[in-house]
Amino acid sequence: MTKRIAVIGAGPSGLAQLRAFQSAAQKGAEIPEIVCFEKQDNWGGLWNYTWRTGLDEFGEPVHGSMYRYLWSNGPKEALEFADYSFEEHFGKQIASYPPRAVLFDYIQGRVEKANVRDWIRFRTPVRDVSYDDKTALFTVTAHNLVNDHEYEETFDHVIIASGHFSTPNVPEFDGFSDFNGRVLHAHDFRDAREFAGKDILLIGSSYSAEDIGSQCWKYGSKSVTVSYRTAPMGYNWPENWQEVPLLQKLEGNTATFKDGTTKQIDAVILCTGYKHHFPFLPDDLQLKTANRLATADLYKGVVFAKNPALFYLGMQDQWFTFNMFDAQAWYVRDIILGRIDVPADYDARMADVNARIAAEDAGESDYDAIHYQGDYIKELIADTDYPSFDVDGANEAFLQWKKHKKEDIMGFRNNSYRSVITGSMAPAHHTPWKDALDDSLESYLQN
Ligand code: FAD
Ligand code: NA7
Repeated sequence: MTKRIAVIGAGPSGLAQLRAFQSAAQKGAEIPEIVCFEKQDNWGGLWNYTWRTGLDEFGEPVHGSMYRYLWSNGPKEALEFADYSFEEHFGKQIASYPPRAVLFDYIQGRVEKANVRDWIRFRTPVRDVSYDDKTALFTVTAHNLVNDHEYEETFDHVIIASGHFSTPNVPEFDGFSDFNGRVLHAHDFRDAREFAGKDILLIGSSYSAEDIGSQCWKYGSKSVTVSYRTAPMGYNWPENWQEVPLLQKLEGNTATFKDGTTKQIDAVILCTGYKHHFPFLPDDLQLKTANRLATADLYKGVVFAKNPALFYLGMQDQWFTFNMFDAQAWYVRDIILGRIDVPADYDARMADVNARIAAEDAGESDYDAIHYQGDYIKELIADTDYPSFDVDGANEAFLQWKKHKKEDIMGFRNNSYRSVITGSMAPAHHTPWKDALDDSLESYLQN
């Protein structure tokens, strides 16, 4: 009997898995039956933008955390698919920091070409997964939202690709209940224009704070105040932007910070990160990890150590994204196809997990972290037929990116880098990022 594989999620990670299997089939391999469950009405995961927040029209928690006007926060040269270049997709080389719609188009192009849309059941969230030791099968309970019908099917393997930047981490600060302005988490942020002319306070000092603050600055916020818990980001910010220690309390519209300073504010955006959240999994199948490069409990970063028939994709904190998901998807595919062995012994799998954690902990800087994740990609692709590519070149793009951010945080997106897949240099974008208010695909491609 043909094996059956369930993939949960049709975002970049899940789609990488579909493409990995399709690519094996294209080369003549016999592949299992693949069923991909996707709760949204289209593929692309976070890149499938929605205006909705809170609950969707079926009462499901909205997955999307993306906002209008989002441009890639890292160079596209560091995430390019090795089997499908930007030039192949767009018919020309494009600038290095594409907006959301452009990246969505690119992600979609590869899977349209692979013709795998029929493998996906849209509008079908997975509600439950259980494993039977006796039959060595998983039972997946899924809900067809359109017909409002819940059903069960069995699978030999389950691959979790449901993402981990959708369930917000929402701390509370003294005075929130009585604040006369809006308090929202980055997950519910959609349109920077809402904050034009306003004094905004962002809590957190990572990517969301940097980028949402930058969006709001670009679209006309009066001032941006970023409150950090551990350390400021330390960029050379515009003059109406400041970094302050952690918020202590809000009284009326006055925010007081740990150093005793105060600021009048109109809105608070909590850029306090996300939680790995798998409400559809029982305790014994659930990954419980911090958001880090070496996740807990995943052998080779993908095999659930406590049950090696279960896989997770894209659960790491991410410098690398699409190409790392590819490396993982090809690796998982080859385990399932019997081309790669996983140690039968739990302790041996955990030894790998612990070695990865120790290696990450030994690093001291962001540069070490980038190399660490680059090396992880190299390690995985060495064992599969994923097209080998210049990972060191992608590392180098990240190093340049960091340098460019240090030089000019509101101008780093005006730089160009060389593709590590085709070798060609990206053109400069026609308009500096801070002046490019139209982020449509049509506008971006006009160079
Ligand atoms: P997701 O994109 O989250 O996709 C997961 C999919 O699983 C979704 O389609 C969801 O509907 C589905 N799903 C979830 N639960 C279920 C269920 N129970 N049943 C069925 N389906 C389910 N990366 C970059 O490379 N560049 C960027 O500029 C960038 N910007 C980002 C900005 C924001 C605001 C955020 C939050 C992330 C950003 N990222 C960026 C990182 C992002 O994590 C990856 O690019 C990528 O989207 C991760 O893909 P994924 O498939 O693992 O997860
Ligand atoms: P991150 O990168 O996980 O960062 C979360 C930030 O929130 C980080 O600065 C934390 O501070 C801060 N944080 C978390 N909890 C608190 C509390 N309780 N109080 C104050 N500050 C807190 O999440 P992001 O949303 O920025 O980025 C996630 C992805 O989205 C990323 O991949 C991007 O591509 C887009 P800490 O430094 O731990 O003190």
